[in-house]
Amino acid sequence: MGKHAVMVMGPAGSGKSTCCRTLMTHCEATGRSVHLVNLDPAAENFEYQPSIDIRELVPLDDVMDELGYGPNGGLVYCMEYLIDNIEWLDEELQSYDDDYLILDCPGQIELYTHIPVMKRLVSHMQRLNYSICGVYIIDSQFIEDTAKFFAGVLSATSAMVQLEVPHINVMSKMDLLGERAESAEMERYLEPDPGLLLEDANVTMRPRFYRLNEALVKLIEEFNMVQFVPLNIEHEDSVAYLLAQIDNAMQYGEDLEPKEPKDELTGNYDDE
Ligand SMILES: Nc1nc2c(ncn2[C@@H]2O[C@H](COP(=O)(O)OP(=O)(O)OP(=O)(O)O)[C@@H](O)[C@H]2O)c(=O)[nH]1
Ligand SMILES: [Mg+2]
Repeated sequence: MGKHAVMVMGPAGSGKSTCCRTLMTHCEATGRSVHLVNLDPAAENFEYQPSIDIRELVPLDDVMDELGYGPNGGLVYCMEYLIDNIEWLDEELQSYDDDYLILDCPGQIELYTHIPVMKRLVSHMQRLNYSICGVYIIDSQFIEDTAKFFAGVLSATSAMVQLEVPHINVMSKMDLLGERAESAEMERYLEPDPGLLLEDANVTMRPRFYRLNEALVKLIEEFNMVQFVPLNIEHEDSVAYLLAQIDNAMQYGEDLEPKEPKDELTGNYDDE
């Protein structure tokens, strides 16, 4: 089946680990051989024991104690340490050559904006012939505040542009919205209309931000990627739908099925 890896990213607390766990459960129930890779040095407990765990290479506590870093600086140090010692990962990956890997990533937003660690990791795995899909999660509570939603959309855009791999945005914690999750209003957030986004932003912000809002919306519009797959972990259909989107994005199982014409989102981004 080839090498496949799903990188689950997003801001702190957005539901990355929960999404990974939910996907693991679903895959196991449907007979797919999957492994969890923990890339979060600050992670605590897992329901599924990670098959590969960055904490075995570089424990965050040691970094903080010995080098005097705080939690954020320590985490960035750990991620850079991983890249500098990438042969450790290569060796670990050898045991799971033909499996589907789900990578639980840290929530430090700077890793997806300006620190090139995740990009280097992706490029390295592409050199090892992995098909990679980026999954960027923001949680449904972001829609309560347009400025926050705006920031979430921009951070997702930033991750997509930086990593240059097939990319899916997910809106997690849909169960918390109750009946609202099924309402027509939700469409407005799952497939945001740039015009409406601008209107909303202008309502909550002062006039001096209008031009900035307009520029940001234009940027988002030009990248044409602002869509969210809703994830309700309580609904099996929702989990299955997300997994199908991920599989499609990285062409998992394509060697078994007739090939569909490629489109821009599912294109191959070979590392040069
Ligand atoms: N109701 C509900 N709660 C969720 C869902 N996903 C995550 N949570 C809760 O949100 C909190 C954070 O979830 P995590 O999965 O740990 O989020 P994370 O993105 O891995 O967090 P960090 O690794 O700390 O950045 C926990 O209290 C979860 O129980 C969901 O789909 N529904
Ligand atoms: Mg986590």
